[in-house]
Amino acid sequence: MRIDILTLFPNMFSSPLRESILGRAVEKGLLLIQTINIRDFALDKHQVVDDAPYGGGQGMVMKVEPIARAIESVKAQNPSARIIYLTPQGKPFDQDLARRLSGQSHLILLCGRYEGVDERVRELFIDEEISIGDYVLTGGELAAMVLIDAVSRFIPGVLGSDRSAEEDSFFNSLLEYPQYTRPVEFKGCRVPEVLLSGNHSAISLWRKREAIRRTSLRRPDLLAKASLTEEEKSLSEEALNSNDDCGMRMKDKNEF
Ligand code: 4HQ
Repeated sequence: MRIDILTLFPNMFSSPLRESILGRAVEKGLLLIQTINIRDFALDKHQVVDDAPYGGGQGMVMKVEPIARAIESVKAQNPSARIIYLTPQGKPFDQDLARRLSGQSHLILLCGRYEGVDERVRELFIDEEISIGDYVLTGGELAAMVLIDAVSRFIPGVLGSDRSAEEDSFFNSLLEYPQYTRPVEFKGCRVPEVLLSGNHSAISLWRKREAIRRTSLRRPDLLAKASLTEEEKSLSEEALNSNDDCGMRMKDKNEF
């Protein structure tokens, strides 16, 4: 997959994309990521990329011409590339959207700064607007990195040959079950006995129950979307009716 990032701050991308799993994917040639500095496409002497909004008001707006030229330079190489603008006004980003985007061969990600881009950029060039969540960032760069990270996990080979992003269809729609590693006891807290038992069917039932319990208590909205079997539904009711939530309810625990 090829990804071109249009940004005023290309340096922001260098180390996150060089480390760990993404770094390896880039090294292996599974991912080709390029940054394009929008300022290089401002043709005036001072390379101005922003201006005051028509109608007045706070802040600055990114000008249409430098962005248009930057997009056209990438599109000239591949007219079928899909252009995405990162904005809180876009479609909420989730695992399904990440999976769908991973099927594209070439993405162009436009990162806005200030009050965003001139509306004509959207009208003329943008195929899709995506939001990574309901909060306001200082720019689209971090949102682009989140998108690249989640999409890359779906590209075959990125997670290593023995793993795929979605091998277990059941657990996909749920929060993860609790994980433990050595030591078996730490400050009096023990690893659940079933995980030490070697009984694979008991372990798998325990994990399913814990995943359902956690999801029921913390994210009932996710559970509503998951298509559960009768067994899974009864595990969910069991979890919700139990008085012991094992500290899994978010309320009270982490609020300040
Ligand atoms: N911004 N999801 C404002 C975001 C954002 C988000 C990007 C800040 C665009 C102009 N992007 N700029 N949330 O907050 O994608």
